[in-house]
Amino acid sequence: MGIMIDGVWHDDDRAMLDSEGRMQRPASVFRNWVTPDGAPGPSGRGGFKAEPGRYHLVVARACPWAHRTTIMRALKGLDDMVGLSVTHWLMAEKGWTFAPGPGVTAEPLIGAACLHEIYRAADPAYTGRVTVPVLWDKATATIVSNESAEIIRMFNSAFDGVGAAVGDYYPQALRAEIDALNTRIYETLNNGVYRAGFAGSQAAYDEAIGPLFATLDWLEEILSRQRYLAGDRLTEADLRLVTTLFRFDPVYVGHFKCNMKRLVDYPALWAYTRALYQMPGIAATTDFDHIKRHYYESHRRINPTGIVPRGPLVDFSEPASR
Ligand SMILES: N[C@@H](CCC(=O)N[C@@H](CS)C(=O)NCC(=O)O)C(=O)O
Repeated sequence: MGIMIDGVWHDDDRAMLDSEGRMQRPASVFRNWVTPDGAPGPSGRGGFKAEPGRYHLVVARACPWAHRTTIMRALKGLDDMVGLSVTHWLMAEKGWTFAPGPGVTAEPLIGAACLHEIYRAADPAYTGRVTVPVLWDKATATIVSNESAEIIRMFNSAFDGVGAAVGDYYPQALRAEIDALNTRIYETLNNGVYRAGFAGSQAAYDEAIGPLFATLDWLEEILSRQRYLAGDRLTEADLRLVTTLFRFDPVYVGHFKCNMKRLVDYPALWAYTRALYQMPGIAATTDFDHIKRHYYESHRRINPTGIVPRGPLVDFSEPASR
Protein backbone atom coordinates (compact mmCIF):
# COMPACT_ATOMS: atom_id res chain seq x y z
CA MET A 1 0.00 0.00 0.00
CA GLY A 2 1.16 3.49 -0.70
CA ILE A 3 -0.10 7.00 -0.81
CA MET A 4 0.16 9.99 -3.15
CA ILE A 5 1.27 13.36 -1.79
CA ASP A 6 1.17 16.42 -4.06
CA GLY A 7 1.10 14.19 -7.14
CA VAL A 8 4.09 12.09 -6.03
CA TRP A 9 3.72 8.39 -5.19
CA HIS A 10 5.17 7.20 -1.87
CA ASP A 11 5.55 3.54 -1.09
CA ASP A 12 4.47 3.87 2.48
CA ASP A 13 3.28 0.77 4.21
CA ARG A 14 1.79 2.72 7.08
CA ALA A 15 -1.50 0.95 7.70
CA MET A 16 -4.54 3.10 8.14
CA LEU A 17 -4.65 2.58 11.91
CA ASP A 18 -5.54 4.99 14.69
CA SER A 19 -3.74 5.03 18.06
CA GLU A 20 -5.98 2.21 19.35
CA GLY A 21 -5.25 -0.03 16.37
CA ARG A 22 -8.55 0.63 14.59
CA MET A 23 -8.53 0.76 10.79
CA GLN A 24 -9.74 4.06 9.34
CA ARG A 25 -11.03 4.19 5.75
CA PRO A 26 -10.59 7.70 4.34
CA ALA A 27 -13.36 9.27 2.24
CA SER A 28 -13.01 9.20 -1.55
CA VAL A 29 -11.87 12.44 -3.16
CA PHE A 30 -13.34 12.57 -6.71
CA ARG A 31 -17.07 12.99 -6.22
CA ASN A 32 -18.54 14.23 -9.52
CA TRP A 33 -21.52 12.60 -11.19
CA VAL A 34 -22.41 11.51 -14.69
CA THR A 35 -25.97 12.74 -15.30
CA PRO A 36 -28.36 12.50 -18.29
CA ASP A 37 -27.80 16.14 -19.31
CA GLY A 38 -24.46 16.95 -17.67
CA ALA A 39 -26.03 18.95 -14.84
CA PRO A 40 -24.16 18.62 -11.52
CA GLY A 41 -25.15 15.66 -9.35
CA PRO A 42 -25.54 15.58 -5.56
CA SER A 43 -21.83 16.44 -5.15
CA GLY A 44 -18.94 17.75 -7.23
CA ARG A 45 -19.24 19.72 -10.44
CA GLY A 46 -21.24 19.31 -13.65
CA GLY A 47 -20.15 18.71 -17.24
CA PHE A 48 -20.31 14.92 -17.25
CA LYS A 49 -23.16 14.06 -19.62
CA ALA A 50 -24.08 10.43 -20.14
CA GLU A 51 -22.76 9.52 -23.59
CA PRO A 52 -21.95 6.05 -24.94
CA GLY A 53 -18.20 5.51 -25.29
CA ARG A 54 -17.19 8.55 -23.25
CA TYR A 55 -16.40 6.90 -19.89
CA HIS A 56 -14.02 4.17 -18.80
CA LEU A 57 -14.01 2.16 -15.60
CA VAL A 58 -10.83 0.91 -13.93
CA VAL A 59 -11.26 -1.92 -11.43
CA ALA A 60 -9.42 -4.65 -9.59
CA ARG A 61 -11.34 -7.93 -9.74
CA ALA A 62 -10.33 -8.59 -6.14
CA CYS A 63 -11.85 -5.45 -4.73
CA PRO A 64 -15.38 -5.74 -3.31
CA TRP A 65 -16.06 -2.02 -3.81
CA ALA A 66 -15.00 -2.13 -7.47
CA HIS A 67 -16.98 -5.34 -7.90
CA ARG A 68 -20.22 -3.50 -7.22
CA THR A 69 -19.57 -1.28 -10.22
CA THR A 70 -18.87 -4.14 -12.65
CA ILE A 71 -22.02 -5.94 -11.50
CA MET A 72 -24.14 -2.82 -12.02
CA ARG A 73 -22.45 -2.21 -15.40
CA ALA A 74 -23.43 -5.76 -16.43
CA LEU A 75 -27.02 -5.59 -15.13
CA LYS A 76 -27.62 -2.25 -16.84
CA GLY A 77 -26.18 -3.50 -20.15
CA LEU A 78 -23.44 -0.87 -20.16
CA ASP A 79 -20.64 -3.18 -21.30
CA ASP A 80 -20.52 -1.64 -24.78
CA MET A 81 -21.05 1.88 -23.49
CA VAL A 82 -18.54 2.14 -20.64
CA GLY A 83 -15.07 0.69 -21.24
CA LEU A 84 -13.28 -1.46 -18.66
CA SER A 85 -9.70 -2.04 -17.55
CA VAL A 86 -8.69 -4.60 -14.95
CA THR A 87 -5.57 -4.18 -12.82
CA HIS A 88 -3.15 -6.88 -11.78
CA TRP A 89 -4.27 -8.60 -8.57
CA LEU A 90 -1.11 -7.80 -6.61
CA MET A 91 -1.10 -4.50 -4.77
CA ALA A 92 2.50 -4.05 -3.62
CA GLU A 93 5.04 -1.21 -3.53
CA LYS A 94 3.66 0.48 -6.66
CA GLY A 95 0.05 0.08 -5.57
CA TRP A 96 -2.32 -1.20 -8.27
CA THR A 97 -0.58 -1.80 -11.61
CA PHE A 98 -1.35 -3.01 -15.12
CA ALA A 99 1.49 -5.54 -15.15
CA PRO A 100 0.54 -8.30 -17.59
CA GLY A 101 -1.14 -11.37 -16.15
CA PRO A 102 -4.13 -13.62 -16.68
CA GLY A 103 -7.33 -11.57 -16.56
CA VAL A 104 -5.49 -8.20 -16.56
CA THR A 105 -6.50 -5.75 -19.29
CA ALA A 106 -4.14 -2.96 -20.26
CA GLU A 107 -5.14 0.61 -19.77
CA PRO A 108 -5.92 2.43 -23.05
CA LEU A 109 -6.41 5.92 -21.58
CA ILE A 110 -2.95 7.33 -20.99
CA GLY A 111 -0.93 4.13 -21.25
CA ALA A 112 -0.34 4.06 -17.50
CA ALA A 113 1.73 1.28 -15.98
CA CYS A 114 0.34 2.07 -12.50
CA LEU A 115 -2.98 3.40 -11.28
CA HIS A 116 -1.32 6.34 -9.50
CA GLU A 117 -0.40 7.75 -12.93
CA ILE A 118 -4.11 8.02 -13.72
CA TYR A 119 -4.69 9.95 -10.48
CA ARG A 120 -1.81 12.27 -11.31
CA ALA A 121 -3.19 12.81 -14.84
CA ALA A 122 -6.51 13.84 -13.29
CA ASP A 123 -4.89 16.11 -10.71
CA PRO A 124 -1.14 16.81 -10.80
CA ALA A 125 -1.29 17.83 -7.13
CA TYR A 126 -3.40 14.89 -5.95
CA THR A 127 -2.96 13.95 -2.32
CA GLY A 128 -4.66 10.84 -1.00
CA ARG A 129 -5.02 7.13 -1.48
CA VAL A 130 -4.97 5.58 -4.91
CA THR A 131 -7.96 3.29 -4.93
CA VAL A 132 -10.17 1.35 -7.31
CA PRO A 133 -12.74 1.75 -8.73
CA VAL A 134 -12.04 4.80 -10.89
CA LEU A 135 -14.49 6.22 -13.42
CA TRP A 136 -12.55 8.17 -16.04
CA ASP A 137 -13.89 10.70 -18.54
CA LYS A 138 -12.12 10.43 -21.89
CA ALA A 139 -13.59 13.74 -23.12
CA THR A 140 -12.02 15.90 -20.40
CA ALA A 141 -9.24 13.48 -19.37
CA THR A 142 -10.09 13.40 -15.71
CA ILE A 143 -11.53 11.21 -12.98
CA VAL A 144 -15.27 11.66 -12.56
CA SER A 145 -15.51 9.58 -9.40
CA ASN A 146 -13.57 7.11 -7.29
CA GLU A 147 -16.48 6.29 -4.97
CA SER A 148 -18.18 2.99 -5.77
CA ALA A 149 -21.41 3.80 -3.93
CA GLU A 150 -21.91 6.79 -6.21
CA ILE A 151 -20.70 5.13 -9.42
CA ILE A 152 -23.38 2.43 -9.04
CA ARG A 153 -26.05 5.13 -8.59
CA MET A 154 -24.91 6.80 -11.82
CA PHE A 155 -24.92 3.52 -13.70
CA ASN A 156 -28.38 2.75 -12.32
CA SER A 157 -30.06 5.63 -14.11
CA ALA A 158 -27.84 8.16 -15.93
CA PHE A 159 -27.59 6.15 -19.15
CA ASP A 160 -31.27 5.19 -19.35
CA GLY A 161 -31.93 7.73 -22.14
CA VAL A 162 -29.04 6.47 -24.28
CA GLY A 163 -29.80 2.76 -24.37
CA ALA A 164 -29.05 1.24 -20.95
CA ALA A 165 -30.99 -1.91 -20.06
CA VAL A 166 -34.29 -1.48 -18.23
CA GLY A 167 -34.08 -1.85 -14.46
CA ASP A 168 -34.10 0.43 -11.44
CA TYR A 169 -32.13 -0.88 -8.49
CA TYR A 170 -32.74 2.19 -6.35
CA PRO A 171 -36.49 2.74 -6.73
CA GLN A 172 -37.98 5.82 -5.11
CA ALA A 173 -40.40 3.88 -2.92
CA LEU A 174 -37.64 1.75 -1.37
CA ARG A 175 -34.92 4.37 -0.93
CA ALA A 176 -35.26 4.86 2.80
CA GLU A 177 -35.20 1.11 3.38
CA ILE A 178 -32.24 0.59 1.04
CA ASP A 179 -30.30 3.43 2.70
CA ALA A 180 -30.88 1.93 6.16
CA LEU A 181 -29.78 -1.53 5.00
CA ASN A 182 -26.70 -0.03 3.32
CA THR A 183 -25.66 1.83 6.46
CA ARG A 184 -25.67 -1.18 8.75
CA ILE A 185 -24.21 -3.54 6.15
CA TYR A 186 -21.44 -1.08 5.25
CA GLU A 187 -20.36 -0.38 8.80
CA THR A 188 -20.46 -3.85 10.24
CA LEU A 189 -19.91 -6.10 7.25
CA ASN A 190 -18.52 -4.54 4.01
CA ASN A 191 -16.07 -2.50 6.06
CA GLY A 192 -16.39 -4.69 9.17
CA VAL A 193 -14.37 -7.51 7.59
CA TYR A 194 -11.53 -5.04 6.98
CA ARG A 195 -11.82 -3.64 10.50
CA ALA A 196 -11.49 -7.17 11.89
CA GLY A 197 -8.77 -8.24 9.46
CA PHE A 198 -6.58 -5.16 9.69
CA ALA A 199 -7.09 -4.60 13.43
CA GLY A 200 -3.83 -3.74 15.11
CA SER A 201 -5.02 -4.65 18.60
CA GLN A 202 -7.17 -7.33 20.23
CA ALA A 203 -9.62 -4.64 21.35
CA ALA A 204 -10.07 -3.31 17.80
CA TYR A 205 -10.65 -6.84 16.50
CA ASP A 206 -13.14 -7.61 19.28
CA GLU A 207 -14.96 -4.38 18.55
CA ALA A 208 -15.47 -5.40 14.91
CA ILE A 209 -16.15 -9.13 15.12
CA GLY A 210 -19.26 -9.14 17.35
CA PRO A 211 -21.31 -6.67 15.27
CA LEU A 212 -20.12 -8.40 12.09
CA PHE A 213 -21.64 -11.76 13.06
CA ALA A 214 -24.70 -10.09 14.59
CA THR A 215 -25.33 -8.57 11.15
CA LEU A 216 -24.89 -11.92 9.41
CA ASP A 217 -27.41 -13.47 11.86
CA TRP A 218 -29.82 -10.61 11.17
CA LEU A 219 -29.42 -11.02 7.39
CA GLU A 220 -29.99 -14.77 7.67
CA GLU A 221 -33.27 -14.06 9.41
CA ILE A 222 -34.38 -11.58 6.73
CA LEU A 223 -33.39 -13.81 3.84
CA SER A 224 -35.05 -16.88 5.29
CA ARG A 225 -38.41 -15.15 4.89
CA GLN A 226 -37.92 -13.10 1.72
CA ARG A 227 -36.03 -13.35 -1.53
CA TYR A 228 -34.06 -10.11 -1.38
CA LEU A 229 -33.06 -7.62 1.30
CA ALA A 230 -35.82 -5.14 0.48
CA GLY A 231 -38.51 -7.73 -0.36
CA ASP A 232 -39.17 -9.49 -3.66
CA ARG A 233 -37.17 -7.09 -5.79
CA LEU A 234 -33.40 -7.06 -6.37
CA THR A 235 -31.96 -3.71 -5.30
CA GLU A 236 -28.70 -1.90 -4.87
CA ALA A 237 -28.57 -3.15 -1.26
CA ASP A 238 -28.22 -6.74 -2.52
CA LEU A 239 -25.47 -5.81 -4.96
CA ARG A 240 -23.53 -4.03 -2.23
CA LEU A 241 -23.89 -6.97 0.14
CA VAL A 242 -23.11 -9.81 -2.20
CA THR A 243 -19.60 -8.73 -3.18
CA THR A 244 -18.61 -9.16 0.47
CA LEU A 245 -20.40 -12.51 0.67
CA PHE A 246 -18.59 -13.85 -2.43
CA ARG A 247 -15.29 -13.21 -0.63
CA PHE A 248 -16.38 -14.44 2.78
CA ASP A 249 -15.40 -18.10 2.78
CA PRO A 250 -12.58 -17.88 0.21
CA VAL A 251 -10.82 -15.01 2.04
CA TYR A 252 -12.38 -13.35 5.08
CA VAL A 253 -12.84 -16.48 7.22
CA GLY A 254 -9.12 -17.26 7.09
CA HIS A 255 -7.19 -14.15 6.09
CA PHE A 256 -9.29 -11.66 8.08
CA LYS A 257 -10.07 -13.99 11.03
CA CYS A 258 -13.84 -13.71 10.51
CA ASN A 259 -14.26 -17.30 11.58
CA MET A 260 -17.06 -17.58 14.13
CA LYS A 261 -19.05 -19.16 11.31
CA ARG A 262 -18.61 -19.61 7.59
CA LEU A 263 -21.05 -18.39 4.97
CA VAL A 264 -21.97 -22.00 4.17
CA ASP A 265 -23.19 -22.34 7.78
CA TYR A 266 -25.99 -19.85 7.00
CA PRO A 267 -28.45 -21.76 4.76
CA ALA A 268 -30.46 -18.77 3.52
CA LEU A 269 -27.48 -16.46 3.04
CA TRP A 270 -25.50 -19.13 1.23
CA ALA A 271 -28.38 -19.99 -1.14
CA TYR A 272 -28.98 -16.25 -1.73
CA THR A 273 -25.30 -15.72 -2.55
CA ARG A 274 -25.34 -18.59 -5.06
CA ALA A 275 -28.58 -17.33 -6.61
CA LEU A 276 -27.01 -13.92 -7.19
CA TYR A 277 -23.81 -15.45 -8.50
CA GLN A 278 -25.86 -17.41 -11.04
CA MET A 279 -27.76 -14.38 -12.38
CA PRO A 280 -26.86 -13.58 -15.98
CA GLY A 281 -23.71 -11.49 -16.15
CA ILE A 282 -22.60 -11.73 -12.53
CA ALA A 283 -20.32 -14.80 -12.57
CA ALA A 284 -18.33 -13.20 -15.41
CA THR A 285 -17.50 -10.25 -13.14
CA THR A 286 -16.18 -12.56 -10.40
CA ASP A 287 -12.62 -13.88 -10.51
CA PHE A 288 -11.82 -16.04 -7.51
CA ASP A 289 -8.22 -16.41 -8.57
CA HIS A 290 -7.66 -12.62 -8.49
CA ILE A 291 -9.65 -12.41 -5.26
CA LYS A 292 -7.63 -14.99 -3.34
CA ARG A 293 -4.24 -14.04 -4.72
CA HIS A 294 -4.80 -10.32 -4.10
CA TYR A 295 -5.57 -10.60 -0.43
CA TYR A 296 -3.15 -13.35 0.54
CA GLU A 297 -0.22 -12.08 -1.57
CA SER A 298 -0.64 -8.33 -1.01
CA HIS A 299 -1.24 -7.98 2.73
CA ARG A 300 2.16 -9.04 4.03
CA ARG A 301 1.57 -7.42 7.42
CA ILE A 302 -1.08 -10.03 8.18
CA ASN A 303 0.17 -12.85 5.91
CA PRO A 304 3.96 -12.44 5.79
CA THR A 305 4.65 -15.57 3.71
CA GLY A 306 2.22 -14.61 0.95
CA ILE A 307 1.08 -18.23 0.78
CA VAL A 308 -2.36 -18.63 -0.81
CA PRO A 309 -4.38 -21.46 0.75
CA ARG A 310 -5.83 -23.98 -1.66
CA GLY A 311 -9.28 -24.20 -0.09
CA PRO A 312 -12.02 -23.89 0.79
CA LEU A 313 -13.87 -26.16 -1.60
CA VAL A 314 -17.03 -24.12 -2.12
CA ASP A 315 -19.13 -24.35 -5.25
CA PHE A 316 -20.97 -21.17 -6.20
CA SER A 317 -22.58 -22.88 -9.17
CA GLU A 318 -24.38 -25.46 -7.02
CA PRO A 319 -28.12 -24.94 -7.79
CA ALA A 320 -29.82 -22.44 -5.51
CA SER A 321 -33.55 -22.99 -5.18
CA ARG A 322 -35.05 -19.93 -3.59
N1 LIG B 1 -14.76 4.14 -0.63
C1 LIG B 1 -14.08 3.52 -1.72
C2 LIG B 1 -13.12 2.47 -1.24
C3 LIG B 1 -12.32 1.84 -2.34
C4 LIG B 1 -11.12 1.06 -1.77
O1 LIG B 1 -10.75 1.19 -0.61
N2 LIG B 1 -10.51 0.20 -2.62
C5 LIG B 1 -9.34 -0.55 -2.19
C6 LIG B 1 -9.31 -1.93 -2.80
S1 LIG B 1 -10.45 -3.06 -2.10
C7 LIG B 1 -8.07 0.12 -2.69
O2 LIG B 1 -7.96 0.44 -3.87
N3 LIG B 1 -7.11 0.34 -1.77
C8 LIG B 1 -5.83 0.90 -2.10
C9 LIG B 1 -5.30 1.77 -1.00
O3 LIG B 1 -6.05 2.11 -0.08
O4 LIG B 1 -4.13 2.14 -1.08
C10 LIG B 1 -15.12 2.96 -2.66
O5 LIG B 1 -16.06 2.31 -2.18
O6 LIG B 1 -15.01 3.17 -3.86
